[in-house]
Order: sequence, then structure tokens, then C-alpha cells
Amino acid sequence: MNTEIDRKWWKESVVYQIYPRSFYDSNGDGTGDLRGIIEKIDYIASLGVDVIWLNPVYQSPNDDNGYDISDYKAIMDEFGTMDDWEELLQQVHWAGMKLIMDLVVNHTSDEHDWFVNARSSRDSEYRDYYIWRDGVNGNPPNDWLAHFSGSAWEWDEKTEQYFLHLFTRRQPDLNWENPDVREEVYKMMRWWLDKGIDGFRIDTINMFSKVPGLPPVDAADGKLRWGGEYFMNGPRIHEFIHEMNEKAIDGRDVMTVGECPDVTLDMAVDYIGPERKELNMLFQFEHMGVDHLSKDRWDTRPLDLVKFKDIIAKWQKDLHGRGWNSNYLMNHDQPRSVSRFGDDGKYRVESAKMLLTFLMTLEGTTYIYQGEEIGMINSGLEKIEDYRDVEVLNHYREAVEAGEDLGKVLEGYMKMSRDNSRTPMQWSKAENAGFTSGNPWIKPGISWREINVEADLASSDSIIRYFRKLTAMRKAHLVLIYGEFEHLLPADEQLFVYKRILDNSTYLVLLNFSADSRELSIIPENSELLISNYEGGSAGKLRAWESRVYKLS
Ligand code: ISL
Ligand code: CA
Repeated sequence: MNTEIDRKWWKESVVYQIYPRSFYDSNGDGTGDLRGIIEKIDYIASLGVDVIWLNPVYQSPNDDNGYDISDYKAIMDEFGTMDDWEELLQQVHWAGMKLIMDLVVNHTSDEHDWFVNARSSRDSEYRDYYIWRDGVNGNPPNDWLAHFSGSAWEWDEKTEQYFLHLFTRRQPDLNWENPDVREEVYKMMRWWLDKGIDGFRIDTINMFSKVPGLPPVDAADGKLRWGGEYFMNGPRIHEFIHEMNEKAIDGRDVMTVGECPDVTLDMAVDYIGPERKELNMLFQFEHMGVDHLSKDRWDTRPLDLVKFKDIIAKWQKDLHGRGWNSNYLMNHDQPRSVSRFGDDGKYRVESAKMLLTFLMTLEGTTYIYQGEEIGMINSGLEKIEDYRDVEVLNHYREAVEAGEDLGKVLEGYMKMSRDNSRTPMQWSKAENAGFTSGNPWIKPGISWREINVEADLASSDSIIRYFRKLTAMRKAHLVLIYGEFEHLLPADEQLFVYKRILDNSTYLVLLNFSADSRELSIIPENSELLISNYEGGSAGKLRAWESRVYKLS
């Protein structure tokens, strides 16, 4: 008897994430734009991906590269016009793909009309769209630390109150307790959906509901502290998301994926369990923490592979039948996956292919970030002048003030900063990686002359061609999408080995996460090798960063 599988297009999709500012510049002003994406649609479609996720393209003063939105219904001037966007949507659809938009509604820009109005007077009809409080003895209302340094509260001179901002001071938090705010958001979502988009990636969705009273973490010593427990997964969060689903999403054949830092597996089921009618999927961050000692982005340690495997296996097994995974190794907030989980030197090509094999053989929807298909490595920006990310710039200012060892600080940025993934997509060995004919808004990463789309396609060892095989393979073998995950050799410190099982079909995935070769004894004789990142067999041995997928039965 065959297991009933609940097939959905978004479960079978590979999502390709585009950071428009850095993808392709069509008019030589140094900034990527919508027409640039339109020019590259054939390339994207050729990869065999199904959905494009666009990072924010709305009007924004760009304090946080578009995550500070001043008009939800307008396109950022640098990126083009609404007509360009309409054309992009149409062309994506013509190419047989879908388009999802980034929805950023935990906060707006301080230049959004609502906020401009809200801060004009305590009596403004928009005052309650945001979160205002009096100070406490001349200090901010509580000790919460903002994500990108400093207090999460900003003093407003004119109306003499503080407003809350979990991110930069130019990203005031919306007050989700206010039903008018929620209605505005749902109305705006419907407006975009009516244009024919295929869903949303929803930014920081688990931060909408704050604990009433906004309690301090520890009022005693006046230090700033991480207040996550008071603004993540707050008391009304499920009510809000359920309502959002009901009022904007339900009844439409679209997908939603919510970004949820600090969500545990137990919590995840409440967000994505199908019967909950909240979200289809979420991005969890547990595996992004395995090379960290604390919540601090710069506080790193070597990758612990056993722990990494453990986390992945847990999400694979425990969500099976209860929710749907989102599998990713990087995005615009993370360093390059090859530099972080693979080998960005000698075995760059092998390890890039191995990591893609990993992403494409897990249960769940696969998310690939621009450049991952050519094994782009970290940017290698050595000077603070070369950085653009507000997170880095704020942190650096504090590090200077605190008299920290700036050499060390910069090393940290080279390893972990978000600009590692934000330098231009590397198209060719032409000046500026073929990204722009002008002056790029951020320098290309140091590797562009060797690592680029043109060079990759010219190579007999092409990662792109390997990735195309992976996308085709995944479509041809539903087991790779829906099959149950069985973890083998969990304590092995080099190999990640697992089976995928659906009814009578069993597949075996062998991944070498190291440069050392290893003898193998687990491959049955009559198995069929579906794909490997090495040419030519070596049956009894897994070579450096080798990956293989077998069909056992
Ligand atoms: O990157 C992170 C963990 O490594 C997160 O803490 C991240 O900052 C957080 O998940 C929120 O990210 C999102 O919202 C931010 C924006 O700067 C990010 O680019 C976006 O992905 C504020 O809108
Ligand atoms: Ca441009």
C-alpha cells in the first residue's frame, strides 16, 4: 500500500533567492535593479528552480537595505518602476516560475507616512501605530538591546517619548496590538496578492507580539541586554498570524514562509502545523548557531559537525508528517555556505557541489541564494571602508569607542558579516564581475576573476551543470522530497549519511564533510548511483568532500 502524501507545489519547489541590489545592474548606476533581473530570467530558469524570492524592492531610505520601508506600495527608485516590476512578474510566470515577495511588517522606516505622522504629535491618529513609552528616570523605558547595537529605544525630541525599534533607530516597530495596524497590513498584502504574486517570505514574523508591559530583562545595573524572551514568540503571536492567514492568505494558492529566529522544534509545529492555518513554512536558525558560542554574531567557534547533523536530523525526523521544513545554508544575512560549511580553497568546487547535494536531498523545500550555484566564497573585504552593512558599521563604531582590537574585529567581519553574501553576483571576469558597467555600490568580492558564471560554465567541472542535474533528479524522484529521513552514523565526525524512505523505495545519501577520504562498507551491490560530484567511480572509498546519492531499492 502506498503512503498518502500531501503533495503541494511549494513542497516540491526549489526557491532561488535574489538580493536585487547585488544581482545585476542594467543601467550602469552601480546598483542592481529589476530590469537586471529580467535580463537574467533565462539564466535563472535554466537552473531548474521553481520560485524566485525577491528581497525587499519597496521604497526605502535604505538604512537597512530595503528592510526599512517607507512605502509598501511603491518600488524603490533605484530598482525601477512598478511597470518594471509588473513586467518581471509576467516574465517569471512565462518562464514557468513563481515569484514571492519579502513582507517586512514588524517595523517600517521612520520615513513611512505613518511614522512621520505618529511622531508629529502625541495626538496624531497614527500615534498608536507604533510603540511609545515615557522614560524611566531619564533613561529608556527598559534595558532591551537592539539587533544592530545600542538601546532598542530612541528618544523623540518633539513629543518627548521613546519609541521602540528592535532593529535600527530608523526602523520603528509597528504596534501589532492595534487592530488598525493589522488591518492595514492585511489590506496591503491583498493588494500585492491581487497583482498575482505567489506568496510571501515574512520578515521576523515571530517578533510581532511583545509581552505586555515590556518588562526589563534585569533593571538592576543599567546595562543593555538581549530581551528576546519578551519580543519573540510573544503571547499573541499565534492569534496574529492566524488572523493574517485568515484575512489575506486563506483561499489563495500561494505560499508563506516566516523568518523565525529562536524558534525551537516544539514551537515550530504551532506555526506551521497544517491544521493551525498560520504559515506553510518557517526558517529556523538552530543550525546557524553551531559555529557560535553565544547569540553574538561575532562570537564564533569551529563548526561542530556532529552537532550540526544532530540538529538537521532532529528537524527532519520530528517535523515529518507534522510540518514542512525549509532547508537552507545561507541567505542575505549569513556568510557564504562554502566558506562556512565547506572548503573555499582547494576543494571549493567539490564541497560546493556536496553542500548543494545535501540541500537537495532533505525533506522540505530547498532555498538557494544567488551565487550558491557557482560556489561563491566570502567576500574577503579587508578594510572597514569597504563594508556597507549597518550592522557592521554600528558595531565598528562601538568597537572603536570601547578600544577593542580592531584587527580582530575586522577578522570577525570577514568571517561572519552579512556583506559576505551581499557583494555583487559574479557573472564574468569583466570589470566588477560583470555586475555593472558603473561604480558598484559595494566592491565585488576578491574572488570574482576566478569564480563567476562564465568561468563556471566553461569548466568541465561546472557547479551550475551539476546543480541542474540535482534539480532534475529531485523532480524525478519524489522520495527525495517526501521520503522519511533515517540518520546513519550520527556520531561520525566527517560523514553525514542518511537514508530517505518512501514505501518500497530507499535512497542513500553519502556526504563527506571533510578533505580526508574514507573507506565505505555500506553500499549494497545492486544499488544504482544517481549522482556524484566526482567523475569516475571509486566504489569502496569516499574521496575529499565527495557526495553520492544511491537508489537502493
Ligand atoms: O541574521 C540573523 C541571525 O544570524 C538574525 O538575527 C537577523 O538579523 C534577524 O533574523 C532578522 O533579519 C531580518 O530582519 C532584519 C533585516 O536586517 C534582515 O536582513 C532580515 O533578514 C530587519 O528587518
Ligand atoms: Ca541600476
